[in-house]
Amino acid sequence: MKVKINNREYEFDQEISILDATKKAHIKIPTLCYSEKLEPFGSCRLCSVEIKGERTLKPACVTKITDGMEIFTHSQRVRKTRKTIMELIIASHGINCNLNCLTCSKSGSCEIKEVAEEIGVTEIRVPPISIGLPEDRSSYSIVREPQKCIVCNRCVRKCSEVQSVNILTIANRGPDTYVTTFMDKGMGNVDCTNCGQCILECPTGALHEVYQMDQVWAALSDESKYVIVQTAPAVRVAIAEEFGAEPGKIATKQMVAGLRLLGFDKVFDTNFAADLTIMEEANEFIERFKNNGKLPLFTSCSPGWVKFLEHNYPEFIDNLSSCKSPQQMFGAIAKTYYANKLGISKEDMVVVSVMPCTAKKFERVRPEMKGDVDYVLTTRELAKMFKLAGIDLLNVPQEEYDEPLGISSGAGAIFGATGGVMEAALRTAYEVITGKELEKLDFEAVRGIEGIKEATVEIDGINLKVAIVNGLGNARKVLEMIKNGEKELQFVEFMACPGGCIGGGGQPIPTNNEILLKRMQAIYEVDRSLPIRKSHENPAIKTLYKEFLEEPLSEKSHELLHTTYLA
Ligand code: HC1
Repeated sequence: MKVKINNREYEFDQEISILDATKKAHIKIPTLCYSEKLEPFGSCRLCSVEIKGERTLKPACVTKITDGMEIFTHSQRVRKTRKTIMELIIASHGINCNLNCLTCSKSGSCEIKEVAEEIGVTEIRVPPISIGLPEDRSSYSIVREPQKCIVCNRCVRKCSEVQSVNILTIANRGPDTYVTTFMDKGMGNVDCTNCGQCILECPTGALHEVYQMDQVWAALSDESKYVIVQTAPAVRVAIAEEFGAEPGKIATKQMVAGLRLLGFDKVFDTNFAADLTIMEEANEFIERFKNNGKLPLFTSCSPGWVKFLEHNYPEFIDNLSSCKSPQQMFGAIAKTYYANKLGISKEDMVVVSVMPCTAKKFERVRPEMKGDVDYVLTTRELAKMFKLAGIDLLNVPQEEYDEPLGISSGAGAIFGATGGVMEAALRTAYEVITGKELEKLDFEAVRGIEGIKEATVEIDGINLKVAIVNGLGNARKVLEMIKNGEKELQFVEFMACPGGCIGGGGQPIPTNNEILLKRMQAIYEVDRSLPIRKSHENPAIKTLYKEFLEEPLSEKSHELLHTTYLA
Protein backbone atom coordinates (compact mmCIF):
# COMPACT_ATOMS: atom_id res chain seq x y z
CA MET A 1 0.00 0.00 0.00
CA LYS A 2 1.44 3.35 -1.02
CA VAL A 3 0.56 6.30 1.20
CA LYS A 4 1.77 9.89 1.19
CA ILE A 5 2.35 11.47 4.57
CA ASN A 6 3.15 15.18 4.46
CA ASN A 7 4.04 14.81 0.74
CA ARG A 8 6.49 11.95 1.27
CA GLU A 9 5.77 8.48 0.00
CA TYR A 10 5.74 5.45 2.29
CA GLU A 11 4.89 1.82 1.71
CA PHE A 12 3.01 -0.40 4.16
CA ASP A 13 2.18 -4.05 3.75
CA GLN A 14 -0.81 -4.03 6.10
CA GLU A 15 -3.97 -2.03 6.54
CA ILE A 16 -2.89 -0.28 9.73
CA SER A 17 -4.27 2.87 11.38
CA ILE A 18 -3.02 6.27 10.29
CA LEU A 19 -1.59 6.68 13.79
CA ASP A 20 0.48 3.49 13.45
CA ALA A 21 1.58 4.50 9.97
CA THR A 22 2.78 7.92 11.15
CA LYS A 23 4.63 6.25 14.04
CA LYS A 24 6.47 4.09 11.54
CA ALA A 25 7.31 7.25 9.62
CA HIS A 26 8.66 8.77 12.87
CA ILE A 27 6.04 11.50 12.96
CA LYS A 28 4.49 12.14 16.35
CA ILE A 29 0.80 12.92 16.48
CA PRO A 30 -0.60 14.08 19.83
CA THR A 31 -3.08 11.73 21.55
CA LEU A 32 -4.95 11.61 24.84
CA CYS A 33 -7.69 8.99 24.70
CA TYR A 34 -5.38 6.58 22.85
CA SER A 35 -3.39 3.99 24.81
CA GLU A 36 -1.19 1.27 23.37
CA LYS A 37 -2.77 -1.37 25.59
CA LEU A 38 -6.40 -0.53 24.78
CA GLU A 39 -8.71 -0.70 21.81
CA PRO A 40 -8.60 2.65 19.94
CA PHE A 41 -11.55 4.80 20.90
CA GLY A 42 -11.40 8.04 18.90
CA SER A 43 -13.12 10.28 21.42
CA CYS A 44 -10.67 13.13 22.15
CA ARG A 45 -10.05 13.91 18.45
CA LEU A 46 -6.61 15.37 19.23
CA CYS A 47 -5.06 13.01 16.69
CA SER A 48 -7.20 14.47 13.88
CA VAL A 49 -5.44 14.67 10.53
CA GLU A 50 -6.32 16.07 7.12
CA ILE A 51 -6.82 13.63 4.26
CA LYS A 52 -6.78 14.88 0.67
CA GLY A 53 -10.26 14.77 -0.80
CA GLU A 54 -12.05 14.47 2.58
CA ARG A 55 -14.20 17.36 3.78
CA THR A 56 -13.72 16.70 7.50
CA LEU A 57 -10.63 15.88 9.57
CA LYS A 58 -10.30 12.24 10.61
CA PRO A 59 -9.05 10.77 13.91
CA ALA A 60 -5.78 8.97 13.12
CA CYS A 61 -6.24 6.33 15.84
CA VAL A 62 -9.41 4.82 14.37
CA THR A 63 -8.94 5.57 10.65
CA LYS A 64 -7.15 2.99 8.50
CA ILE A 65 -4.78 3.84 5.70
CA THR A 66 -5.86 3.05 2.15
CA ASP A 67 -3.79 2.76 -0.99
CA GLY A 68 -3.04 6.17 -2.48
CA MET A 69 -4.13 8.07 0.62
CA GLU A 70 -2.55 11.50 1.13
CA ILE A 71 -2.32 12.52 4.78
CA PHE A 72 -1.35 15.84 6.34
CA THR A 73 -0.52 15.47 10.00
CA HIS A 74 0.36 19.03 10.95
CA SER A 75 -1.30 21.35 8.40
CA GLN A 76 -2.50 24.81 9.42
CA ARG A 77 -6.08 23.52 9.68
CA VAL A 78 -5.00 20.53 11.78
CA ARG A 79 -2.90 22.63 14.15
CA LYS A 80 -5.70 25.15 14.66
CA THR A 81 -8.26 22.43 15.34
CA ARG A 82 -6.03 20.62 17.81
CA LYS A 83 -5.41 23.86 19.67
CA THR A 84 -9.13 24.56 20.03
CA ILE A 85 -9.86 21.00 21.17
CA MET A 86 -7.06 21.19 23.69
CA GLU A 87 -8.27 24.52 25.07
CA LEU A 88 -11.70 22.98 25.63
CA ILE A 89 -10.18 19.92 27.30
CA ILE A 90 -8.08 22.11 29.57
CA ALA A 91 -11.05 24.31 30.46
CA SER A 92 -13.11 21.25 31.36
CA HIS A 93 -10.20 19.85 33.33
CA GLY A 94 -10.17 22.84 35.65
CA ILE A 95 -6.45 23.49 35.14
CA ASN A 96 -6.85 27.16 34.35
CA CYS A 97 -9.21 28.00 37.22
CA ASN A 98 -6.61 28.05 39.98
CA LEU A 99 -3.18 26.68 40.82
CA ASN A 100 -4.32 23.05 40.80
CA CYS A 101 -1.17 21.94 39.01
CA LEU A 102 1.03 22.65 41.98
CA THR A 103 -0.90 20.35 44.29
CA CYS A 104 -1.96 17.74 41.75
CA SER A 105 -0.96 14.07 42.17
CA LYS A 106 0.33 14.10 38.60
CA SER A 107 2.41 17.23 39.04
CA GLY A 108 5.65 16.34 37.27
CA SER A 109 4.15 13.46 35.27
CA CYS A 110 1.09 15.13 33.76
CA GLU A 111 0.26 13.85 30.30
CA ILE A 112 -2.19 16.64 29.55
CA LYS A 113 0.49 19.24 30.23
CA GLU A 114 2.91 17.46 27.91
CA VAL A 115 0.34 17.27 25.13
CA ALA A 116 -0.60 20.95 25.58
CA GLU A 117 3.04 21.80 25.02
CA GLU A 118 3.24 19.57 21.93
CA ILE A 119 0.23 21.32 20.50
CA GLY A 120 1.56 24.78 21.32
CA VAL A 121 -1.29 25.97 23.54
CA THR A 122 -0.43 29.45 24.77
CA GLU A 123 -3.80 30.72 26.00
CA ILE A 124 -7.16 29.36 27.10
CA ARG A 125 -9.93 31.37 25.47
CA VAL A 126 -12.82 29.55 27.16
CA PRO A 127 -13.79 29.94 30.80
CA PRO A 128 -13.37 26.91 33.05
CA ILE A 129 -16.25 24.49 32.96
CA SER A 130 -17.18 22.78 36.22
CA ILE A 131 -19.34 19.70 36.40
CA GLY A 132 -19.54 20.19 40.16
CA LEU A 133 -19.09 16.57 41.19
CA PRO A 134 -17.62 15.75 44.61
CA GLU A 135 -14.44 13.76 45.14
CA ASP A 136 -14.91 10.03 45.66
CA ARG A 137 -13.05 9.07 48.82
CA SER A 138 -15.06 5.93 49.56
CA SER A 139 -12.20 3.50 48.81
CA TYR A 140 -9.28 2.51 51.03
CA SER A 141 -7.04 2.44 47.96
CA ILE A 142 -8.11 4.90 45.27
CA VAL A 143 -9.34 8.51 45.19
CA ARG A 144 -11.30 9.90 42.24
CA GLU A 145 -11.34 13.63 41.54
CA PRO A 146 -13.99 14.07 38.81
CA GLN A 147 -13.10 17.74 38.47
CA LYS A 148 -9.80 16.75 36.86
CA CYS A 149 -11.32 14.11 34.58
CA ILE A 150 -11.31 14.77 30.83
CA VAL A 151 -13.53 11.75 30.05
CA CYS A 152 -10.91 10.12 27.82
CA ASN A 153 -12.40 6.82 28.94
CA ARG A 154 -9.01 5.15 29.39
CA CYS A 155 -9.72 4.14 32.99
CA VAL A 156 -13.11 2.74 31.99
CA ARG A 157 -11.55 0.74 29.15
CA LYS A 158 -8.62 -0.50 31.25
CA CYS A 159 -11.03 -1.69 33.93
CA SER A 160 -13.20 -3.53 31.39
CA GLU A 161 -10.92 -4.54 28.49
CA VAL A 162 -7.82 -5.53 30.44
CA GLN A 163 -9.10 -6.33 33.93
CA SER A 164 -12.68 -7.42 33.09
CA VAL A 165 -13.76 -5.86 36.38
CA ASN A 166 -16.14 -3.32 34.83
CA ILE A 167 -16.75 -1.07 37.80
CA LEU A 168 -16.21 2.22 35.98
CA THR A 169 -18.66 3.58 33.46
CA ILE A 170 -19.66 6.70 31.55
CA ALA A 171 -22.80 8.54 32.63
CA ASN A 172 -24.86 11.12 30.72
CA ARG A 173 -24.16 12.63 27.31
CA GLY A 174 -22.64 15.76 25.77
CA PRO A 175 -21.18 18.36 28.15
CA ASP A 176 -22.72 16.53 31.13
CA THR A 177 -20.76 13.33 30.47
CA TYR A 178 -18.76 12.02 33.40
CA VAL A 179 -16.97 8.88 34.56
CA THR A 180 -18.51 7.18 37.55
CA THR A 181 -19.29 3.90 39.27
CA PHE A 182 -22.57 1.99 39.33
CA MET A 183 -25.31 4.35 40.62
CA ASP A 184 -22.57 6.81 41.68
CA LYS A 185 -21.95 4.58 44.68
CA GLY A 186 -18.22 5.30 44.87
CA MET A 187 -15.28 2.95 44.33
CA GLY A 188 -15.31 1.65 47.87
CA ASN A 189 -18.93 0.52 47.55
CA VAL A 190 -18.76 -1.46 44.32
CA ASP A 191 -16.79 -4.56 43.32
CA CYS A 192 -13.54 -2.64 42.71
CA THR A 193 -10.50 -4.86 43.26
CA ASN A 194 -8.33 -1.83 44.17
CA CYS A 195 -5.72 -2.91 41.59
CA GLY A 196 -5.09 0.74 40.60
CA GLN A 197 -4.59 -0.03 36.91
CA CYS A 198 -6.97 2.88 36.26
CA ILE A 199 -4.47 5.21 37.97
CA LEU A 200 -1.67 4.10 35.65
CA GLU A 201 -3.91 4.80 32.68
CA CYS A 202 -5.23 8.23 33.74
CA PRO A 203 -3.53 11.07 31.83
CA THR A 204 -4.50 13.62 34.51
CA GLY A 205 -4.67 13.68 38.30
CA ALA A 206 -8.29 12.49 38.35
CA LEU A 207 -7.26 9.16 39.88
CA HIS A 208 -4.64 8.55 42.52
CA GLU A 209 -3.95 6.38 45.53
CA VAL A 210 -5.22 7.17 49.03
CA TYR A 211 -2.18 8.85 50.50
CA GLN A 212 -0.80 7.73 53.85
CA MET A 213 2.34 9.87 53.78
CA ASP A 214 1.09 12.23 56.52
CA GLN A 215 0.39 9.35 58.90
CA VAL A 216 3.87 7.94 58.25
CA TRP A 217 5.53 11.33 58.82
CA ALA A 218 3.61 11.61 62.11
CA ALA A 219 4.70 8.13 63.21
CA LEU A 220 8.32 8.93 62.34
CA SER A 221 8.28 11.98 64.56
CA ASP A 222 6.56 10.21 67.46
CA GLU A 223 9.38 9.25 69.82
CA SER A 224 7.21 6.79 71.72
CA LYS A 225 6.91 4.59 68.62
CA TYR A 226 9.33 2.05 67.17
CA VAL A 227 8.76 2.46 63.44
CA ILE A 228 9.91 -0.23 61.04
CA VAL A 229 9.49 -0.50 57.29
CA GLN A 230 9.34 -3.37 54.78
CA THR A 231 9.92 -2.91 51.06
CA ALA A 232 8.22 -5.12 48.46
CA PRO A 233 10.25 -6.96 45.81
CA ALA A 234 9.10 -4.77 42.90
CA VAL A 235 9.78 -1.38 44.49
CA ARG A 236 13.59 -1.58 44.25
CA VAL A 237 13.54 -2.04 40.47
CA ALA A 238 11.21 0.90 39.81
CA ILE A 239 11.69 3.69 42.35
CA ALA A 240 14.77 5.10 40.61
CA GLU A 241 12.54 5.97 37.63
CA GLU A 242 10.95 8.66 39.82
CA PHE A 243 14.40 10.25 40.01
CA GLY A 244 15.04 10.18 36.27
CA ALA A 245 16.89 6.85 36.03
CA GLU A 246 16.30 4.42 33.19
CA PRO A 247 13.70 1.69 33.87
CA GLY A 248 15.37 -1.45 35.20
CA LYS A 249 17.81 0.38 37.46
CA ILE A 250 18.20 -1.57 40.70
CA ALA A 251 18.24 0.87 43.62
CA THR A 252 17.89 -1.48 46.60
CA LYS A 253 20.77 -0.19 48.67
CA GLN A 254 20.09 3.46 47.91
CA MET A 255 16.45 2.94 48.92
CA VAL A 256 17.52 1.30 52.19
CA ALA A 257 19.81 4.25 52.93
CA GLY A 258 17.06 6.71 52.06
CA LEU A 259 14.62 4.97 54.40
CA ARG A 260 17.13 5.24 57.24
CA LEU A 261 17.58 8.92 56.48
CA LEU A 262 13.81 9.34 56.74
CA GLY A 263 14.11 8.09 60.30
CA PHE A 264 12.87 4.48 60.29
CA ASP A 265 14.23 2.54 63.25
CA LYS A 266 14.77 -0.58 61.16
CA VAL A 267 14.65 -1.19 57.42
CA PHE A 268 13.45 -4.68 56.54
CA ASP A 269 12.54 -6.58 53.43
CA THR A 270 9.22 -8.06 52.26
CA ASN A 271 11.42 -10.56 50.40
CA PHE A 272 12.14 -12.15 53.78
CA ALA A 273 8.38 -12.66 54.21
CA ALA A 274 8.12 -13.91 50.63
CA ASP A 275 10.55 -16.67 51.64
CA LEU A 276 8.33 -17.40 54.62
CA THR A 277 5.27 -17.52 52.35
CA ILE A 278 7.03 -20.09 50.18
CA MET A 279 7.77 -22.27 53.22
CA GLU A 280 4.09 -22.28 54.11
CA GLU A 281 2.61 -22.36 50.61
CA ALA A 282 4.91 -25.01 49.14
CA ASN A 283 4.13 -27.24 52.12
CA GLU A 284 0.42 -26.49 51.83
CA PHE A 285 0.59 -27.56 48.18
CA ILE A 286 2.45 -30.76 49.00
CA GLU A 287 -0.06 -31.59 51.73
CA ARG A 288 -3.06 -30.98 49.46
CA PHE A 289 -1.41 -32.97 46.66
CA LYS A 290 -0.62 -35.98 48.85
CA ASN A 291 -3.93 -36.02 50.70
CA ASN A 292 -6.32 -35.37 47.81
CA GLY A 293 -6.97 -31.83 49.02
CA LYS A 294 -8.60 -29.12 46.95
CA LEU A 295 -6.65 -28.52 43.73
CA PRO A 296 -5.62 -26.59 41.76
CA LEU A 297 -4.09 -24.52 44.50
CA PHE A 298 -4.35 -20.80 43.75
CA THR A 299 -1.75 -18.38 45.12
CA SER A 300 -3.14 -15.72 47.43
CA CYS A 301 -0.53 -12.97 47.72
CA SER A 302 -2.11 -10.50 45.29
CA PRO A 303 -4.99 -8.81 47.16
CA GLY A 304 -6.58 -7.47 43.97
CA TRP A 305 -6.78 -11.03 42.66
CA VAL A 306 -8.19 -12.33 45.95
CA LYS A 307 -10.94 -9.69 45.93
CA PHE A 308 -11.71 -10.43 42.27
CA LEU A 309 -12.16 -14.10 43.11
CA GLU A 310 -14.31 -13.37 46.13
CA HIS A 311 -16.67 -11.18 44.09
CA ASN A 312 -16.76 -13.09 40.84
CA TYR A 313 -15.94 -16.74 41.50
CA PRO A 314 -16.81 -17.56 45.12
CA GLU A 315 -17.12 -21.23 44.12
CA PHE A 316 -13.31 -21.30 43.93
CA ILE A 317 -12.63 -19.86 47.41
CA ASP A 318 -11.40 -23.21 48.74
CA ASN A 319 -8.80 -23.32 46.00
CA LEU A 320 -7.09 -20.23 47.41
CA SER A 321 -4.04 -20.88 49.50
CA SER A 322 -4.78 -20.07 53.12
CA CYS A 323 -1.44 -18.25 53.33
CA LYS A 324 -1.56 -14.55 54.09
CA SER A 325 0.43 -12.44 51.64
CA PRO A 326 4.09 -11.69 52.40
CA GLN A 327 3.11 -8.12 53.37
CA GLN A 328 0.77 -9.45 56.06
CA MET A 329 3.06 -12.30 57.17
CA PHE A 330 5.78 -9.71 57.69
CA GLY A 331 3.54 -7.61 59.93
CA ALA A 332 2.40 -10.65 61.92
CA ILE A 333 5.99 -11.79 62.57
CA ALA A 334 7.23 -8.26 63.30
CA LYS A 335 4.56 -7.65 65.91
CA THR A 336 5.11 -10.96 67.71
CA TYR A 337 8.49 -12.63 67.23
CA TYR A 338 10.47 -9.46 66.56
CA ALA A 339 8.65 -7.26 69.11
CA ASN A 340 9.33 -9.98 71.73
CA LYS A 341 13.00 -9.99 70.81
CA LEU A 342 13.11 -6.22 71.30
CA GLY A 343 11.08 -6.42 74.49
CA ILE A 344 8.49 -3.94 73.29
CA SER A 345 4.73 -4.26 73.03
CA LYS A 346 3.10 -4.53 69.64
CA GLU A 347 1.15 -1.35 70.40
CA ASP A 348 4.43 0.57 70.47
CA MET A 349 5.52 -0.78 67.12
CA VAL A 350 4.44 0.79 63.82
CA VAL A 351 4.81 -1.34 60.68
CA VAL A 352 4.97 0.55 57.40
CA SER A 353 4.97 -1.19 54.02
CA VAL A 354 6.25 0.19 50.75
CA MET A 355 4.39 -1.57 47.98
CA PRO A 356 4.02 -1.28 44.21
CA CYS A 357 0.36 -2.00 44.79
CA THR A 358 -2.70 0.08 45.70
CA ALA A 359 -4.69 -3.01 46.73
CA LYS A 360 -2.25 -3.57 49.60
CA LYS A 361 -3.84 -0.50 51.23
CA PHE A 362 -7.14 -2.36 51.23
CA GLU A 363 -5.57 -5.68 52.26
CA ARG A 364 -4.12 -3.97 55.34
CA VAL A 365 -7.57 -3.08 56.67
CA ARG A 366 -9.25 -6.44 56.06
CA PRO A 367 -10.56 -7.51 59.49
CA GLU A 368 -8.97 -10.97 59.16
CA MET A 369 -5.54 -9.30 59.05
CA LYS A 370 -5.79 -8.16 62.65
CA GLY A 371 -3.74 -4.98 62.28
CA ASP A 372 -0.52 -6.71 61.16
CA VAL A 373 0.43 -3.64 59.10
CA ASP A 374 -0.24 -0.02 60.06
CA TYR A 375 0.38 2.00 56.91
CA VAL A 376 1.01 1.25 53.25
CA LEU A 377 2.86 3.60 50.92
CA THR A 378 3.11 3.09 47.17
CA THR A 379 6.41 3.35 45.31
CA ARG A 380 5.27 6.78 44.13
CA GLU A 381 4.50 7.94 47.67
CA LEU A 382 7.92 6.84 48.91
CA ALA A 383 9.55 8.80 46.09
CA LYS A 384 7.54 11.87 47.14
CA MET A 385 8.72 11.44 50.73
CA PHE A 386 12.35 11.14 49.63
CA LYS A 387 11.99 14.32 47.59
CA LEU A 388 10.33 16.14 50.47
CA ALA A 389 13.20 15.14 52.75
CA GLY A 390 15.76 16.32 50.19
CA ILE A 391 17.14 12.82 49.68
CA ASP A 392 19.04 12.48 46.41
CA LEU A 393 18.18 8.81 45.95
CA LEU A 394 20.53 8.01 43.11
CA ASN A 395 23.58 9.39 44.87
CA VAL A 396 22.99 8.55 48.50
CA PRO A 397 25.67 6.18 49.93
CA GLN A 398 24.39 2.62 49.68
CA GLU A 399 23.40 0.61 52.76
CA GLU A 400 22.25 -2.93 53.63
CA TYR A 401 18.94 -4.09 55.13
CA ASP A 402 18.76 -4.74 58.86
CA GLU A 403 18.78 -8.25 60.29
CA PRO A 404 17.04 -10.59 60.79
CA LEU A 405 13.90 -9.57 58.86
CA GLY A 406 15.99 -8.08 56.08
CA ILE A 407 17.68 -11.33 55.09
CA SER A 408 16.19 -12.90 51.99
CA SER A 409 16.84 -15.24 49.09
CA GLY A 410 16.61 -14.87 45.33
CA ALA A 411 13.36 -16.83 45.48
CA GLY A 412 11.84 -14.03 47.57
CA ALA A 413 13.12 -11.45 45.09
CA ILE A 414 11.41 -12.95 42.05
CA PHE A 415 7.96 -12.65 43.65
CA GLY A 416 7.87 -9.19 42.08
CA ALA A 417 7.49 -10.49 38.50
CA THR A 418 4.75 -12.68 37.05
CA GLY A 419 5.83 -16.33 37.40
CA GLY A 420 8.10 -15.58 40.34
CA VAL A 421 5.90 -17.01 43.07
CA MET A 422 5.50 -20.24 41.11
CA GLU A 423 9.24 -20.51 40.43
CA ALA A 424 10.09 -19.83 44.06
CA ALA A 425 7.57 -22.44 45.20
CA LEU A 426 8.90 -25.01 42.73
CA ARG A 427 12.48 -24.49 43.93
CA THR A 428 11.39 -25.41 47.46
CA ALA A 429 8.74 -28.03 46.60
CA TYR A 430 11.24 -29.95 44.46
CA GLU A 431 13.75 -30.29 47.28
CA VAL A 432 11.13 -31.03 49.95
CA ILE A 433 9.48 -33.76 47.82
CA THR A 434 12.62 -35.40 46.44
CA GLY A 435 15.10 -34.71 49.22
CA LYS A 436 17.56 -34.02 46.40
CA GLU A 437 19.32 -30.82 45.47
CA LEU A 438 17.77 -28.93 42.59
CA GLU A 439 20.55 -28.38 40.09
CA LYS A 440 18.96 -25.97 37.66
CA LEU A 441 17.25 -23.22 39.63
CA ASP A 442 15.89 -21.25 36.69
CA PHE A 443 12.45 -22.47 35.58
CA GLU A 444 12.46 -20.63 32.26
CA ALA A 445 9.04 -22.00 31.26
CA VAL A 446 7.28 -19.97 33.93
CA ARG A 447 9.04 -16.70 33.09
CA GLY A 448 8.01 -13.98 30.65
CA ILE A 449 5.42 -11.28 30.35
CA GLU A 450 2.67 -13.23 28.53
CA GLY A 451 -0.70 -13.04 30.25
CA ILE A 452 -1.22 -16.81 30.49
CA LYS A 453 1.60 -19.35 30.63
CA GLU A 454 1.41 -23.07 31.24
CA ALA A 455 4.10 -25.60 32.00
CA THR A 456 4.48 -29.20 33.02
CA VAL A 457 7.12 -29.68 35.67
CA GLU A 458 8.46 -33.11 36.49
CA ILE A 459 9.19 -33.74 40.16
CA ASP A 460 10.20 -37.25 41.21
CA GLY A 461 8.33 -38.88 38.35
CA ILE A 462 5.19 -36.80 38.92
CA ASN A 463 4.16 -34.40 36.17
CA LEU A 464 2.82 -31.24 37.76
CA LYS A 465 0.65 -29.05 35.56
CA VAL A 466 1.05 -25.42 36.52
CA ALA A 467 -0.14 -22.11 35.10
CA ILE A 468 0.87 -18.50 35.61
CA VAL A 469 -1.68 -15.81 35.00
CA ASN A 470 -1.36 -12.04 35.21
CA GLY A 471 -4.06 -9.43 34.67
CA LEU A 472 -7.61 -10.04 35.86
CA GLY A 473 -9.03 -10.38 32.35
CA ASN A 474 -6.70 -13.34 31.88
CA ALA A 475 -7.65 -14.66 35.31
CA ARG A 476 -11.29 -14.68 34.24
CA LYS A 477 -10.39 -16.63 31.07
CA VAL A 478 -8.45 -19.28 33.00
CA LEU A 479 -11.12 -19.62 35.70
CA GLU A 480 -13.78 -20.12 33.04
CA MET A 481 -11.65 -22.84 31.41
CA ILE A 482 -11.12 -24.61 34.74
CA LYS A 483 -14.84 -24.32 35.45
CA ASN A 484 -15.74 -25.83 32.08
CA GLY A 485 -13.31 -28.69 32.54
CA GLU A 486 -11.11 -27.45 29.68
CA LYS A 487 -8.04 -27.15 31.90
CA GLU A 488 -6.66 -29.58 34.37
CA LEU A 489 -4.10 -27.91 36.59
CA GLN A 490 -2.57 -28.52 39.98
CA PHE A 491 -1.08 -25.16 40.90
CA VAL A 492 -1.84 -21.70 39.50
CA GLU A 493 -0.18 -18.37 40.24
CA PHE A 494 -2.54 -15.44 39.78
CA MET A 495 -1.50 -11.78 39.91
CA ALA A 496 -4.00 -8.96 39.46
CA CYS A 497 -1.72 -6.64 37.53
CA PRO A 498 -0.32 -7.14 34.04
CA GLY A 499 3.30 -8.24 34.45
CA GLY A 500 2.78 -9.00 38.16
CA CYS A 501 3.77 -6.56 40.90
CA ILE A 502 6.32 -4.79 38.70
CA GLY A 503 3.23 -3.45 36.90
CA GLY A 504 1.31 -2.63 40.09
CA GLY A 505 -1.03 0.34 40.34
CA GLY A 506 1.36 2.12 42.72
CA GLN A 507 4.38 2.03 40.41
CA PRO A 508 5.94 4.99 38.60
CA ILE A 509 4.02 6.37 35.63
CA PRO A 510 4.38 5.53 32.79
CA THR A 511 4.28 1.77 33.18
CA ASN A 512 4.14 0.13 29.75
CA ASN A 513 5.28 -3.19 28.27
CA GLU A 514 8.74 -1.95 27.39
CA ILE A 515 9.25 -0.67 30.93
CA LEU A 516 7.78 -3.85 32.43
CA LEU A 517 10.32 -5.96 30.56
CA LYS A 518 13.19 -3.87 31.91
CA ARG A 519 11.88 -4.08 35.48
CA MET A 520 11.47 -7.84 35.01
CA GLN A 521 15.06 -8.27 33.84
CA ALA A 522 16.18 -6.34 36.91
CA ILE A 523 14.17 -8.65 39.20
CA TYR A 524 15.97 -11.72 37.79
CA GLU A 525 19.27 -9.88 38.08
CA VAL A 526 18.59 -9.38 41.81
CA ASP A 527 17.90 -13.13 42.08
CA ARG A 528 21.11 -14.10 40.27
CA SER A 529 23.20 -11.74 42.40
CA LEU A 530 22.20 -13.31 45.72
CA PRO A 531 24.24 -16.05 47.40
CA ILE A 532 21.09 -17.87 48.54
CA ARG A 533 18.37 -18.48 45.97
CA LYS A 534 15.98 -20.87 47.69
CA SER A 535 13.57 -19.82 50.43
CA HIS A 536 14.22 -22.87 52.63
CA GLU A 537 17.95 -22.03 52.69
CA ASN A 538 17.40 -18.52 54.07
CA PRO A 539 19.18 -18.66 57.48
CA ALA A 540 16.84 -16.10 59.06
CA ILE A 541 13.85 -18.23 58.06
CA LYS A 542 15.49 -21.34 59.52
CA THR A 543 16.07 -19.48 62.80
CA LEU A 544 12.50 -18.19 62.83
CA TYR A 545 11.16 -21.76 62.63
CA LYS A 546 13.65 -22.97 65.20
CA GLU A 547 12.99 -20.24 67.71
CA PHE A 548 9.32 -19.53 67.18
CA LEU A 549 7.18 -21.23 64.54
CA GLU A 550 8.57 -24.78 64.93
CA GLU A 551 7.69 -26.01 61.43
CA PRO A 552 5.67 -25.03 58.36
CA LEU A 553 1.92 -25.37 58.90
CA SER A 554 2.38 -25.62 62.67
CA GLU A 555 -0.29 -24.36 65.04
CA LYS A 556 1.62 -21.11 65.52
CA SER A 557 2.00 -20.70 61.75
CA HIS A 558 -1.71 -21.21 61.29
CA GLU A 559 -2.52 -18.68 63.99
CA LEU A 560 -0.25 -15.96 62.57
CA LEU A 561 0.38 -16.65 58.91
CA HIS A 562 -2.83 -18.13 57.53
CA THR A 563 -6.26 -16.66 56.92
CA THR A 564 -9.76 -17.24 55.56
CA TYR A 565 -11.72 -15.53 52.77
CA LEU A 566 -15.17 -14.13 52.16
CA ALA A 567 -17.47 -16.21 49.99
FE1 HC1 B 1 3.99 -8.01 45.43
FE2 HC1 B 1 4.08 -9.74 47.23
S1 HC1 B 1 5.17 -9.90 45.25
S2 HC1 B 1 2.15 -9.14 46.19
O1 HC1 B 1 3.41 -8.45 43.87
O2 HC1 B 1 3.59 -11.56 47.26
O3 HC1 B 1 2.55 -5.54 46.09
O4 HC1 B 1 6.47 -6.49 44.80
O5 HC1 B 1 5.10 -7.21 48.02
O6 HC1 B 1 2.74 -9.17 49.90
O7 HC1 B 1 6.75 -10.34 48.55
C1 HC1 B 1 3.15 -6.42 45.74
C2 HC1 B 1 5.52 -7.00 44.95
C3 HC1 B 1 4.63 -7.92 47.25
C4 HC1 B 1 3.32 -9.41 48.92
C5 HC1 B 1 5.73 -10.11 48.12
